[in-house]
Amino acid sequence: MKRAIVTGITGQDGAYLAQWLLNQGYRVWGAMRRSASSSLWRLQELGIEQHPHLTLTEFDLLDLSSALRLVEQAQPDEIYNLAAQSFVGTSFGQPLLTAQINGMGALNLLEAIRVINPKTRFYQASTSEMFGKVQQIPQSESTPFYPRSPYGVSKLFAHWATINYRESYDIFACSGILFNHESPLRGLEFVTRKITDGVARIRAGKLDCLELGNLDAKRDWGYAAEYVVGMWKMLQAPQPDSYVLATGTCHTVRDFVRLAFAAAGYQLAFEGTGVDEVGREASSGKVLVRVNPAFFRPAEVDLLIGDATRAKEHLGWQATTPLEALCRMMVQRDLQRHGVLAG
Ligand code: NDP
Ligand code: GDR
Repeated sequence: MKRAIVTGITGQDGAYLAQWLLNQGYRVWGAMRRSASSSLWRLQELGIEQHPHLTLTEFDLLDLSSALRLVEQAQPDEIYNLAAQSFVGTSFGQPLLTAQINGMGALNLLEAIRVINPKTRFYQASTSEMFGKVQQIPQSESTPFYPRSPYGVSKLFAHWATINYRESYDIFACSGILFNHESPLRGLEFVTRKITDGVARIRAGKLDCLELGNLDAKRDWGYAAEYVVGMWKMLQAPQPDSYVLATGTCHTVRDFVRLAFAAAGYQLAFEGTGVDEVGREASSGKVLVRVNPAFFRPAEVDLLIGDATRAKEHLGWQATTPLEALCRMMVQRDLQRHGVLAG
């Protein structure tokens, strides 16, 4: 039985990846930080929190000794480092903590591997946020980096540390440069889930109007459950490498808003520009979406669209879920959560 550690198991990707690994017959150590309240809702939604081959264990990326202990105890074949302060917005307010968790945290795990068992395979959750300011369209593994947030900068450190440990110590260390991926398990602070949850709350009569930031930002949004398979494929490949995972399509936040409202039966028409832009329900004229400058970031990443050709050619990985289907899936689940739909 193969053994894997998944850090960040309480997050969106950690939950899907744990489910995938358990289905592949792995013994999984889910590494999670201590919390005063439970954060196991995603594992519960997937029905795996009580799985006999899943061990949940206390771990904090900030603490080298807990990394050493974890690797020593689990003796894993593979480590997936998905834990992070992953919200770009928060990274502007907490740049040092973000750097410690995302940057030094990854280094703690790499050191634990180097010291305890350099044969352990390592996956680092890198990000399209490292591309930041548009240098090239679409973005691939050879596109220059220009991060635009403390989050992007911290992830770039971890990305290069991963490559450096691969080249210096012959560790099988892979960096997955993943573009945005969403799902019904996405955190509420991220824009897609904020929108699908907002639409469901409006449908349920719990919210009048959804407030958002920059509607012009363009993202390459895929389905998270497919992306975790790409992570796993990277660690099964003959050689360690860095790979972009993306759909190769891109939409504005405004497009996603329109799709999400349509999935709940609303026709939305936008009018005005900048902070005065609003989205009205076409039939009633009611304003359902408003721009609030509080949600703008000090520096924005305007356009991300990925080229995942290398992943397709080397790993046989490809994104298959179109944005419309993904958005519908998220809206449906949020309508259920808010009691509008049964289930
Ligand atoms: P989430 O925000 O859903 O999950 C982050 C996880 O990290 C949570 O389990 C959180 O635990 C944990 N965590 C945070 N700080 C620490 C710490 N100090 N020690 C241990 N655990 C910690 O992120 P996603 O699942 O969406 O993303 C997974 C990874 O992939 C992240 O590294 C993210 O930066 C990266 N990424 C994500 C993309 C996406 O579109 N989703 C795209 C590209 C990269 P807790 O529950 O306690 O908060
Ligand atoms: P991102 O995701 O920053 O790309 O990082 P997020 O969903 O937070 O923002 C996407 C774009 O939407 C714009 N936006 C808003 N964003 C939020 N959160 N809330 C709003 O109200 C809002 N209005 C407009 C943002 O300005 C931005 O342009 C995600 C995270 O999962 C990272 O961890 C990951 O590395 C990258 O994706 C790839």
